[in-house]
Amino acid sequence: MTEGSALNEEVGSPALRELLAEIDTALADAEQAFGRAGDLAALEEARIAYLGKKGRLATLNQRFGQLAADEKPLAGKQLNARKAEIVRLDAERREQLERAEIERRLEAEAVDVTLPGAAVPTGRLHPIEQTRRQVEAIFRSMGFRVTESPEVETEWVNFEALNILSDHPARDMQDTFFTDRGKVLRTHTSGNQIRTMTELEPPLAIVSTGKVYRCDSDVTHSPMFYQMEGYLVDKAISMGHLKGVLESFIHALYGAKVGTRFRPSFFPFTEPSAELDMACVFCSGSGCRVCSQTGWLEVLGCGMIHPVVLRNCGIDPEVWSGFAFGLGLDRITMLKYGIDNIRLLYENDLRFLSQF
Ligand code: FA5
Repeated sequence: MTEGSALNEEVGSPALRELLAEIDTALADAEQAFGRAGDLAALEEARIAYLGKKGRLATLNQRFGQLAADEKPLAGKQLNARKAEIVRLDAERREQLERAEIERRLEAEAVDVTLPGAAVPTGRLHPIEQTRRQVEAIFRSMGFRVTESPEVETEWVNFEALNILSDHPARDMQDTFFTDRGKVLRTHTSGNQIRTMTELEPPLAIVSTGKVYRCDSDVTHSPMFYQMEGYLVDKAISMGHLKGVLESFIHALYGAKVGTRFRPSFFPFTEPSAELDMACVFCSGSGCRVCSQTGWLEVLGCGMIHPVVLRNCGIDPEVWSGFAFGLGLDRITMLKYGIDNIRLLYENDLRFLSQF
């Protein structure tokens, strides 16, 4: 008998011949079962049924007890050869199924790189913050430094040191929020002049932005709004320097063609004083609700720093002179984007804010 032909009726006992035939049948059945297995789980089940501890080959192995001693080596050799063949068939089918599974997944999970991507919603800076950064950058480029000062201020810094005395009518001009500790929510950023000029020696060129508070509310006025203070102190500074710096600023922000005008005004802390207006962007100067039919919108107050203020900060007005200005960042933002109601800037409506 040869290894290849187990069904040799001339050789061995009937028990041996029957066992060798069953070993061959097991191989044929395993080949079919592996071929029928449609996925890896089914193949594993088939593998256990043939090669597992209680599988078909293990059962055939138990039948060796029925053989004569000299028949066992032949049966063992035959069983091992068929088992090796079944192991090979299992591995071959496993590889086929794994490859098919990879191909199926590649197809199912294929990414169409030509599809438009899903937009990821991102946060953005509030329009006033955008304006603040832009305005600060313009002044930095002209050599100004940025400083900060507190929002809750002493009356000395917010009023007295700025020459706004307690009986001065200017105190009524700015309706003030008082705290219960004799301090005020600053009504303007001009107190920054006092804080910085008492600390630093001239020459100085400073800008300072922040929140300010007033009892004031209509389409162009809000009880909390943003101002920027700017001032420059040096020798022989004149109104001409002030005009040059502010016009350069307005042109850097809105373009060279924008209409501006300086109007005489009054502030207790500057002498002479002026206000800078811009042509109304809503009606192009013809008069509307936003500009109160004047065709102009007030952007900032300015003037030459009053000698009393310099002296209050320990600066000799005989040696030094300077100019100062205070602008509304909300106003600048409204003019820049054509916003006709200041409240829109504070309502936190994303439909509005996401346009900027
Ligand atoms: C002042 O506050 C002065 N401290 C400005 C100044 C500084 C003058 C330095 C001279 C030298 P005024 O009250 O005009 O000035 O306010 C300045 C700007 O703030 C105004 O031009 C306007 O743009 C803006 N503003 C004033 N009140 C409000 C408000 N309630 N809501 C929004 N913006 C306002």
